[in-house]
Amino acid sequence: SFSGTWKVDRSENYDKFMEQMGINVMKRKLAEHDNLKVTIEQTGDKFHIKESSTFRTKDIDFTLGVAFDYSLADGTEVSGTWEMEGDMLKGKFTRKDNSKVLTTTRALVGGELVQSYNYEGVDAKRIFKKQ
Ligand code: MYR
Repeated sequence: SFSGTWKVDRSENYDKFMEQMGINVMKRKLAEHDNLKVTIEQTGDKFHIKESSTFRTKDIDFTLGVAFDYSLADGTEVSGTWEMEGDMLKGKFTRKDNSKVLTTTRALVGGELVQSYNYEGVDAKRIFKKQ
């Protein structure tokens, strides 16, 4: 299951993804080393997530298929949903400032949590190890 505490281990193409998101180089440099840690607790179709990084700590609650608001670490506000598709979580979020869509997935691969991101044609991944 996705439950547990996950620490980011490595990222792929994350800088390009953030650039596509419009994040400036200073913030991107900091974000590459954000030490992101997510604690996921799943109860049925309800999720509680504790996010902590060098930028902030944040608690997020959502139910699969139910839209919620979320602000990214740079302040960008989005609204969207997570759904379960097979063993994969699929998220679709719309930016409030420009109505463009960010999609993301979470999947367990070989004991690691792989989160993928797509925005306007640019894909990235962050891979987390269980703590
Ligand atoms: C969660 O499940 O952790 C909360 C909801 C996540 C919404 C989408 C996350 C995308 C994060 C992208 C970060 C990009 C920084 C530019």
